[in-house]
Amino acid sequence: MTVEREVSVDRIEDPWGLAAPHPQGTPWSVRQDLWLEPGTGEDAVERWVPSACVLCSNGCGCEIAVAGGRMVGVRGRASDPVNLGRLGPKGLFASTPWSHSRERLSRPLLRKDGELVEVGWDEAMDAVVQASRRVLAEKGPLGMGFYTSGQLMLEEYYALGVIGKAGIGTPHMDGNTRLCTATAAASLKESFGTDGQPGTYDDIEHCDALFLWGHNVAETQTVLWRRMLDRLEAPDRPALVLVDPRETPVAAKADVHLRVLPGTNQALMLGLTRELLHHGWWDEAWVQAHTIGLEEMRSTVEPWTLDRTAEVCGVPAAEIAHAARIFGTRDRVLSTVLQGFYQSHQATAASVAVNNLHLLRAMIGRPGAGVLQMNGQPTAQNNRECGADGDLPAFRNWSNEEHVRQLAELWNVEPSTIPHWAPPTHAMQIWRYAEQGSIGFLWISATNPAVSLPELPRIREILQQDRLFTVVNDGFLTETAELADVVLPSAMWGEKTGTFTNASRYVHLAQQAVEPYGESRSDLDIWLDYARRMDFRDKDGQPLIPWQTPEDVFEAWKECSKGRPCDYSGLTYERLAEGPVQWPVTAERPSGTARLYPDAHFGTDTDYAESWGQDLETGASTTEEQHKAMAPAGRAFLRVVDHSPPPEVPSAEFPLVLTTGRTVYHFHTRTKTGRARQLREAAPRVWVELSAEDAESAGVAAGQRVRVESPRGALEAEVRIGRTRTGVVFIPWHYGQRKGEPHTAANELTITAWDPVSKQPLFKIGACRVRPLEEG
Ligand SMILES: Nc1nc2c(c(=O)[nH]1)N[C@H]1C(S)=C(S)[C@@H](COP(=O)(O)OP(=O)(O)OC[C@H]3O[C@@H](n4cnc5c(=O)[nH]c(N)nc54)[C@H](O)[C@@H]3O)O[C@H]1N2
Ligand SMILES: Nc1nc2c(c(=O)[nH]1)N[C@H]1C(S)=C(S)[C@@H](COP(=O)(O)OP(=O)(O)OC[C@H]3O[C@@H](n4cnc5c(=O)[nH]c(N)nc54)[C@H](O)[C@@H]3O)O[C@H]1N2
Ligand code: SF4
Ligand SMILES: [Mo]
Repeated sequence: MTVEREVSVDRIEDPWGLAAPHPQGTPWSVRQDLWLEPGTGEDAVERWVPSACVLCSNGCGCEIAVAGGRMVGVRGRASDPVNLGRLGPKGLFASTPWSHSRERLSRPLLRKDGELVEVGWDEAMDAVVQASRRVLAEKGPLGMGFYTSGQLMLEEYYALGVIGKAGIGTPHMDGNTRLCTATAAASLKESFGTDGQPGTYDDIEHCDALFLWGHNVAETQTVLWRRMLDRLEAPDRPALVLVDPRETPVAAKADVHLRVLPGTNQALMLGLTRELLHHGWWDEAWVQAHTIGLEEMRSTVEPWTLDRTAEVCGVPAAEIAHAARIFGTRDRVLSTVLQGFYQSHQATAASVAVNNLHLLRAMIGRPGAGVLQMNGQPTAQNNRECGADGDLPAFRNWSNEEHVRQLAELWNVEPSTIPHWAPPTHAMQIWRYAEQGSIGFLWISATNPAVSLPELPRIREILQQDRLFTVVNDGFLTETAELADVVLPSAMWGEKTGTFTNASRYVHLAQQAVEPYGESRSDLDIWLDYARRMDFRDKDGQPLIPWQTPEDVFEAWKECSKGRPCDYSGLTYERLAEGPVQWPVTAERPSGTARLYPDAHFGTDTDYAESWGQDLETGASTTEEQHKAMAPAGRAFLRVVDHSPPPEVPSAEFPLVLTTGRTVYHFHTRTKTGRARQLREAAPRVWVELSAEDAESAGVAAGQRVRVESPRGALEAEVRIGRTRTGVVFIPWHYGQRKGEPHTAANELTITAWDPVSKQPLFKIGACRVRPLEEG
């Protein structure tokens, strides 16, 4: 076993760490990474507490070092199949230092005479309950909104989901998962009938080609990239194809790099699909037996010749042809899809088109041939499963009366209590209702929308309205918390126990290592307390929420998920303490399930499906009758629409395309990574990436400060040259504003617009201009 310590490799220079290339089909090796706070020797560690990293969707298994009642470091868990001991720079350096930062909130805050002041829990919770009661009396359940996260525990989502759906009866509950993986869920539902990752990480060892669709995995899931690199650096390496307008570290290793113009993913997919069909690179017998929709697909892609595709995407036709040939002729292609596809105007259409390519070639459900419609946040998957986002628990279909009846029976409430007369309200609409005043109470947990939502000038205005009562659960006084009426100090990772599921369906148990900071409480405890104070009852007058501990909630969730695609019924905390398991886990499959759909039977039966589908162009829902008439009966859908231009394109006034994304050194709004010395120093402030040509046209040089403006707002940043194609500007979106200083958040500029199907906002597309700042 290789052991890597912070000192052995500079993990800022080389975020991926020691290599271990190996041949196709052989297992990945163990390398245990470890980091302890300076001055703490390994012998000073009193306990190692099993957990998993919550700084991205990879969910690397780890153990938390505890000394003197504090979390003082981490090491990778060598036995964990997800990472075999490895941790990336965020996992290593940023898992624990924030935990005892003096900036942690230790007591609740309540706004009095305009100022947030410290109060006790009773006073804070009374204020929350009073505001809830007032809004319920004035506006009814539709006055209540909840905006959640992709960073809580499964148990927390499920408890809140039941409170919202069966206690209050509001459809206005969604997560920041809408900004993150709504398109992963939507594309899986459209193609396969239900959410659920078809592939598994193990496919990396078996594939002979890797396609990364708008995914900068090298910077955003560094351990997964190490896993890919350990195949890519072997003599029998898989081919690598990347679709991304920028020169990311992935691009440096790619055989084909399609630098598409933002907003043209769907055009590329149409062109690639046509290539497969025209060259006969598809499995006719399999497609006939297991899919619906081939004819419509054929006619829609027909006009998308290589030349036309090349022109729209701004990519050489030969490169597109090369990529198509690789997809069309290799035996085992593994695709991963992420924000370059998800955060755009035809997000679901383009992501579904990736599924289509796999279906055409029958490359699903077998080793090496798989789709990973990736997640981003560590626990986004669980929000989708448990229904504290715009879904019903356990991938149930809101428009299927029988599915709603099952939940009503489980919770012992009337089916009419559970809102299901229309789709659950998506986040962008919740914010619109808050803006218009129909929502009067908004509870925001484990997310920082005053930095992460599009068009921040608007978001700040919404949060500052007197008529909107806002509660924020966070461990820090974030840009959002500063604008709240009540701030509830939350216990964070390591200070509570719970489960969560990574992008490969591995369920981990993350155990509590230390006491919550100060007086903070877990989100679960906060919501259980709220449920008691609100006195939510079932239809027999018994308490609606009878649970006391995370394990109580997990046991209830097992019952809820039984028989559904994300079946947890065969799991226990005891079993999970040994290591992660991939759902579904049932009595018949106690050790979990690596790949979905090995028998090519998909979740599309009308009675079983999570969704009956949506029009890819308008988002309009397919009805039960229409779905039944198609008689999908376990066949997958080939779905396709034509390319359309994005809602905002460059103009004379705003001549450049604006796109945003991540750097390897920071996680989101930096509440954790900004408090880790190595990461803070590696990327201390915001920058803007320009091509050399665009920098010259704007009259700016590397290192110079510039003003970037869009039709909605402006920010100031330092110029970096290179990495992006001409005409495209890239800004990392992590940097919220410091008081009294110029704006630095990319979302000052972004547009309020979303994909019609998944409702995911368009963080990757907009128009902007760049101007030098006056000297001095
Ligand atoms: N270091 C770090 N890692 C993280 C996170 C983090 O904040 N920091 N966050 C986690 C979360 S929640 C998420 S969702 C994931 C996101 O992970 P990724 O999706 O990998 O990250 P992004 O940087 O948002 O976007 C990926 C790429 O999309 C490209 N892109 C921009 N526009 C287009 C386009 O029109 N078409 C195509 N094909 N590509 C385009 C960008 O150039 C960028 O390189 O990362 C997770 N991991
Ligand atoms: N321009 C642009 N904007 C984007 C994106 C982009 O690519 N470009 N990406 C989008 C994506 S994919 C995502 S996922 C979002 C993320 O956006 P956010 O969710 O707003 O970002 P975070 O900084 O992760 O915020 C999480 C908050 O939860 C707190 N927290 C952590 N753990 C806990 C806990 O256990 N309990 C509680 N109560 N609080 C906790 C943290 O301190 C932090 O303040 O941003 C989106 N915004
Ligand atoms: S790859 Fe993701 S889960 Fe793994 S250590 Fe890095 S941030 Fe944590
Ligand atoms: Mo995300």
